[in-house]
Amino acid sequence: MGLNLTQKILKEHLVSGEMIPGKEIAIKIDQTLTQDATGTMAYLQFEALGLDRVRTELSVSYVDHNMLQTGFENADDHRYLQSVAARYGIIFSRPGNGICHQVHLERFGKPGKIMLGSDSHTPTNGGLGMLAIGAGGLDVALAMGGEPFHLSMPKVVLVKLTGKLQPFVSAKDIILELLRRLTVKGGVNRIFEYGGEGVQSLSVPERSTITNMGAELGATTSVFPSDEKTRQYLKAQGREQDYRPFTAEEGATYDEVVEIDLNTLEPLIAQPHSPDNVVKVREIQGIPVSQVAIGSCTNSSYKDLMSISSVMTGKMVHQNVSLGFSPGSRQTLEMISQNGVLANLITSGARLLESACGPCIGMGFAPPSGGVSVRTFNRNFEGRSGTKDAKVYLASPEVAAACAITGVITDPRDIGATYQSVDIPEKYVLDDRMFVFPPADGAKVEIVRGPNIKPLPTRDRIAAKVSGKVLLKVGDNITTDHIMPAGAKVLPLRSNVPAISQYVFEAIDPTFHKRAKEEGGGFIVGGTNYGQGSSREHAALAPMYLGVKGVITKAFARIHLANLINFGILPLTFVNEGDYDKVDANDSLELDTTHLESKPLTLRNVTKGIDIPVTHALTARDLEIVKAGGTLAYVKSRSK
Ligand code: MIC
Ligand code: SF4
Repeated sequence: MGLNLTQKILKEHLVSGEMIPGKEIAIKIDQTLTQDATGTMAYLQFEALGLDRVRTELSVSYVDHNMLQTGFENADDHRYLQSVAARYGIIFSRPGNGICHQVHLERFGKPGKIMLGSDSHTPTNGGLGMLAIGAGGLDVALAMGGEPFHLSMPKVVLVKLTGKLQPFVSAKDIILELLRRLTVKGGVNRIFEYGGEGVQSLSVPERSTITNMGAELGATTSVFPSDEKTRQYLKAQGREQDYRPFTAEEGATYDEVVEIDLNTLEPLIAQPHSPDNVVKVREIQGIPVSQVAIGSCTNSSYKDLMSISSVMTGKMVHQNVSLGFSPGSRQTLEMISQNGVLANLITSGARLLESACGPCIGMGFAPPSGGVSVRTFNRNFEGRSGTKDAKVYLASPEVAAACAITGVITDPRDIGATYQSVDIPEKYVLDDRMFVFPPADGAKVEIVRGPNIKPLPTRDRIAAKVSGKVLLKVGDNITTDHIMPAGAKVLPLRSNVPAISQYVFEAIDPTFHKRAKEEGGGFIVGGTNYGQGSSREHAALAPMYLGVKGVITKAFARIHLANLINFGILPLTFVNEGDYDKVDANDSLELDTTHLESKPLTLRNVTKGIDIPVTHALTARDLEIVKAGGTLAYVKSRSK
């Protein structure tokens, strides 16, 4: 019996545990990545560890999210990040250099390595044959400090690709098809490993579109083999020396198998407000479109922009549509400006946006009221675009371009365009001058902190009895965008927890933060897949600051669960899902925490006079963390 690719990489990095699905393993982390919106907290936490320098092979700090700079806050954060990077031996990617996952793919990702990133789309680099996992900033801070990363060993799913994509059908359609079949919770505690002969026809940027959006399945990560296409890509990036072939062993086994026949796949589109609400484009064609946005870490590569240009050349953006595009990196922008494609797109009426996350996270380019926006992005959660009643659809670059021309939802096969297949270039433009490489000794570097950077809040050791009211009861698939919104107003407050806490659950109940404070904290009750979406630890950190003691749900999404533990909030699940109906908002709850390890636990609903069995998936280490009041307190107590 051979090892699959995932097991091969994990085995090389295993620090403790057995690779049996569901069992806790600890793995060595080679590389880390942060972005500015999660990075400030991650580095404040790294500073709190009291180390001199990062202990990873490579750590990179990107600036790509908070780029609007409507006030001093973002600029202050950028300055802090740059100085911290120089101090501790981290490469700093300056604002303007591009979106973290795209730039990392171009310049640093390496087959066979493991990376931890404080962003849920870190798996983008799985397209290069590495295991790239998204996590909260605190986990990334610990990894930078040389600590292994703890996770529950996921099941490995083989996605067997057969056949070849047909004209105007793209890599995005492969991941949309998986989302259609498996839903946004179908990937929880799973790693998706791609194989089959269909893999050979996909270039690294196409593979990365797929691994990127594996995050929307809730997957731990996704990975492609490292093969001839990988070598070709790394060579074009001037990094052939980083190539290492990496494939599953002969006779490798998998926990589950999914097959997709690329020959029969058609252009697909995810309808509002969930990435798994997928239909064929032709099923909904004709819906008027007000905006098209091309970019994000999913579809902003050189190849993507070339594909758009091949559909758009000689055409004009429809008069009722505003088309914006954000190249994924400075490299991509330079290349399309040198080969004339940028001029073609501008001639067609497209609007050039900054090389950053931009509209994907509601940082500008919001759609009009009730407008339909077709985006090449990965998430279409309600309100995320910055317009509460906008209807966001997710599709491939080819579909987005067709919609921009016709002004209605359109299958690109229906507009008479000639299909031009776009390959990766033989050589990318190479210019690393927007990276600031750290000095050999950063000890004397002064760390610059503006007034937007507030100290980290902390939590005391858990009390023997935890009690409080249910502050809010919510349904299934609550996203971290619901819990802790982003966008132009809130995102600049990421380094200031007291200020950002005022927005917790704002779209669901604007009184939440006030009530939580008045009550001295309490509980949240949720349905299944609670906390899906981003890695933002503010969705745990800010509720912790407001006094939230426990969250009781039917099930949690992976990263959010880890973040709750990291900040000392008890994540509990109902033993019987039906008991969700036995707890209402404002009920008073009580839990004895002296024997958290003996499951199930008894949650007392004082208001209703009933006992409800609840449980948790916490390991012995997690329990110690929650009891200590969070990971930082736990790590510090251990090192005393
Ligand atoms: C997102 O796409 O939601 C983000 C913004 O990139 C987040 C990180 C954050 O909230 O800072 C993510 O995906 O993890
Ligand atoms: Fe940025 Fe959007 Fe990607 Fe998040 S999903 S990293 S906001 S481009």
